[in-house]
Amino acid sequence: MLFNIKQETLPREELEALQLRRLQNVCNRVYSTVPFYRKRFDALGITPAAIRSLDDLRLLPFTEKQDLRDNYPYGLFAVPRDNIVRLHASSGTTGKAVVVGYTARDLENWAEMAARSMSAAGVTRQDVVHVAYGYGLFTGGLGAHGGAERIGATVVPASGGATKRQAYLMRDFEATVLCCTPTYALHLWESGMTEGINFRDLPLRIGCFGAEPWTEAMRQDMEEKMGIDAMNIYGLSEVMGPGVAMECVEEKKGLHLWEDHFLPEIVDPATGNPLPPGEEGELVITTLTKEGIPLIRYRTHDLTSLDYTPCKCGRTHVRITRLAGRTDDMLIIRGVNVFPQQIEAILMECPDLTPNYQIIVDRANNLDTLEVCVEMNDELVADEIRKLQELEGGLKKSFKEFLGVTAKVRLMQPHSIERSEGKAKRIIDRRQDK
Ligand code: DLL
Repeated sequence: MLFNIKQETLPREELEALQLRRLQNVCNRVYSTVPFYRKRFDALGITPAAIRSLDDLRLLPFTEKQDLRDNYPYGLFAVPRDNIVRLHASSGTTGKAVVVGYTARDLENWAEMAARSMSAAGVTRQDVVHVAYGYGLFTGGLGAHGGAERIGATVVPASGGATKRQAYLMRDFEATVLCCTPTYALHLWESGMTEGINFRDLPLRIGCFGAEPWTEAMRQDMEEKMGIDAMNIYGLSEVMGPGVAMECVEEKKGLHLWEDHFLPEIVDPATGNPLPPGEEGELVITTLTKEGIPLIRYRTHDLTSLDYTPCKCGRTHVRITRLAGRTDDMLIIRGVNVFPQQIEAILMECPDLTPNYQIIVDRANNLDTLEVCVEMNDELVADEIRKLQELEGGLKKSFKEFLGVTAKVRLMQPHSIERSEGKAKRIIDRRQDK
């Protein structure tokens, strides 16, 4: 269902005219209110007046996460602190936190974007939405919450944690929608099964899963296990939070990015040069309406491509393809580039394995080593050793064939890899310690 029919179906010409007006406006705002941007524009010898068409976007400077860190906490805010009504922060795995501030209008817009997103997944006011993203400085919980409330659904603000209890809550409150990371959804499903609660027997019908990369194969596995439409939602705290882009249930093929609020580009991660639609590269986003902390050409480091072909659902907004990982997630193993999602795709081809896996990278005698640990399902554990050896051999062969790297494979007992309540920790890279 479309939440905002007019905006979501704007003809491309009108959409682009609106984007240009808003782009000019945001350039004026940051140039006059954020010294950081004024310096960047001046260094390039441009003023906001240089922006006469959407193509002129490429004249503008990039913004990096490091710029937010360098200006911690409030240096990139474009309004007085009095006008900021909420703060969120993302810690990331390294370095200082990144702080983002929202004005009242930013929160309004965010709730609308999240509502559009969840509506695209099929959520309506009749639904009971169980939000198991963490509430707090992380944007997941409150972001999904705001969207579901805006739709008028019944929201259960469960947050992460107390995993056993959650399956009971879902059963008793008759949850029809589950919002959390895909790995936490699997953890909840598993814990439900041990408590005798099978998601397939609940009225549950939709999952809004995001905040971390996952594969198409994992979607199929989850849909089968849980009896739901497992939908992919994307976002990042710097730009807003969940709801920057979302799949529509009609097509499940790419995520509509709300172009009246965000202007996307794909660039070559190495050179920063813009790439044409259809080519994979790094997603760069310029916020068009944000007041608290507008961002010009923000480098997300997420890898995807843009698809402008018309969508069956009637939405005119561009689709980004399923996120293929982050530029900084790429492992270089003896010179070969490997993304964790490629490993996941190979593991998920095998019905005897579960989606719980971990990748351990190390160095022995100055050579990189790669070990893939993956949990078997219960049936396989009971099988004879010969079958396990065959499976291990088969996986090794696939890694060599498809990724070009030699990997050690370790089949693990069910439930032996630590579960996460939020984003999964897939990679352990011990090379840094050496
Ligand atoms: O993860 C916001 C969010 C919450 C999105 C809930 C969706 C659902 P951050 O913690 O700032 O914000 O992390 C943002 O997570 O740059 C991507 O690398 C990754 N990410 C988010 N959604 C997806 C997705 C939230 N659907 C970073 N697929 C982003 C792949 C995703 N990666």
